[in-house]
Amino acid sequence: MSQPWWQSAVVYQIYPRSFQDSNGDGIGDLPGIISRLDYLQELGVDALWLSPVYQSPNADNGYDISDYQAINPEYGTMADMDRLIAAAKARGIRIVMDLVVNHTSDEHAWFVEAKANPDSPTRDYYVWSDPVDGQAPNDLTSGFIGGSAWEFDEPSGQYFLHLFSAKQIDLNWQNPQLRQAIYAMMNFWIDKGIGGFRMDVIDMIGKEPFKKQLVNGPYLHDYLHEMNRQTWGDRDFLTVGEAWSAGPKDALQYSDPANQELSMIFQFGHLWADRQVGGEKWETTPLSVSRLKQALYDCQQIVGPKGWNSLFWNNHDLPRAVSRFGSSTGLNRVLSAKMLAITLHGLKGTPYIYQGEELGMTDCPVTTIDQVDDVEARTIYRQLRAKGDTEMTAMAKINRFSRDNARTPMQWDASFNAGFSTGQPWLAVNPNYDQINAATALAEPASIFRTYQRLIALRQTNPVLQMGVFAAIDAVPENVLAYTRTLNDVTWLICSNFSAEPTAVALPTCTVEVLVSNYAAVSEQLGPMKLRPYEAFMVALK
Ligand code: TEU
Ligand code: CA
Repeated sequence: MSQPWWQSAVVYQIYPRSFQDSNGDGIGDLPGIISRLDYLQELGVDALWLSPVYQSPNADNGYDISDYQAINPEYGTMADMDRLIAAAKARGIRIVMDLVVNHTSDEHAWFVEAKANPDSPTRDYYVWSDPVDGQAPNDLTSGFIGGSAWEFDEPSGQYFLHLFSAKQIDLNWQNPQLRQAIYAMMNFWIDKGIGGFRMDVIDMIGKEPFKKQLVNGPYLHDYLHEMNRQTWGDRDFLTVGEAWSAGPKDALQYSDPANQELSMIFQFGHLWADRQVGGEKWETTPLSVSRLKQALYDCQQIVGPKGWNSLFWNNHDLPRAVSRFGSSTGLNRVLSAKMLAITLHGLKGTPYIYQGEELGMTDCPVTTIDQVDDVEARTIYRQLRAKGDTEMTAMAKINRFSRDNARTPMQWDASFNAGFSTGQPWLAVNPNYDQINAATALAEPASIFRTYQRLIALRQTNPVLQMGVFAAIDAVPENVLAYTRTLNDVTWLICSNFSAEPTAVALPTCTVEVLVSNYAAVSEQLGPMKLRPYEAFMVALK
């Protein structure tokens, strides 16, 4: 087979609720996305991953789906969806749909039926258990609401499982009819001409809840192989599984073409570099650049040669990259946003850009928990307070890691509500929109946007960025990343200073052509040099 499209592609993630509102109800929608396709084409991305737009009661902003084959009316209609697929296609952009099949909403017809009628065929689509000693079968807890993951169903006298919120009911993948129903649904979307699926918590579908094994169950890879064969099969199609549990070796197993599973997975190793390994997500430590570097390099070295990597700094569940790893203000915001872009887009794999990242959008602090929408953050806040955190320390943790940081509306221009909506936005717009917005970025030749545009174009047209072999340059200070990519006789070198301090580095002595940099003047002569604050460049060796 020729090279799959996603190996030379850059994907852009849209969180539809916050991208563009077209009708003034304060909620982003599909016609809004269509109206911004020119912008996305200008940026140059190859595909758009849409967070869920399906019918949903929104207990978790669409990650609780009640009908996989219907569009949530808040976002539009199926006709709008078809229009979006076609309008994007006309611009050479593919649509990647979010596939959330670890659980459904409790309002999905399968679960409504399963609950109403224990003899129905869909009863076994979910995980049920008789009480054990009059209680829930074990002590599994529900991530998003705290408390037991087992909920008692009075009429039938059985418990059912929900590992996320009480409205996200876990599916039982051991049931072959359930698997067939999912594959049929996937084929419905594939037949519409979409370009791929992003698969929510895919490492959980093979769970063994009675053994308390939630990820990497014994049949996980069998299911994915079966799914591959029965749905997209040999089509040129992107699949990316979200796998919080995965390390590089797992990533290789999922993405090795010989196994016929997925194109790639999202793994999060590098995103633990400011937290204790195995610790609480909400308990942060100062960023360790060496851990971050090691995690990225492990993926390059272990997954890169045979499998395929995804490359990303942030998404709708994570803080904004520039606030987390760079600086939120002033010139350092611009420098560090570009530095992060250059660092990531030099690596081998498929880069993902989260909406607004190309503008250097920042986290958006709140003062009280009432201003937070995110179901996860609200629960964590309660738990932190119950465990003794003060209002101040709890809010500091929320501001650091709440998922709302990434979910504030896209900042289009300096007009009312940042041009996102003429009505009251569902989540407050970050007040810095008068400075940080797309219109300003487009008007400025040296904007963060222009750096992204350049990096995307380089990836699409240079085989060395797509397939070049990765090699780390190890003899550099802790806060510096330096590596090369080599294909045949072409070598590119990427170097970034992850620090706001000038840092001396001894790069190999050679003459180069500068391809991208975040400072105007970069010498064409490499060698021992002093990197300026957050300085980064990508150069071709001559
Ligand atoms: O997230 C997976 C997941 O495990 C989350 O609990 C994740 O750890 C957390 O959001 C990080 O703050 C996926 C989706 O990306 C997320 O938006 C959904 O809420 C979740 O699955 C349930 O579908
Ligand atoms: Ca709307």
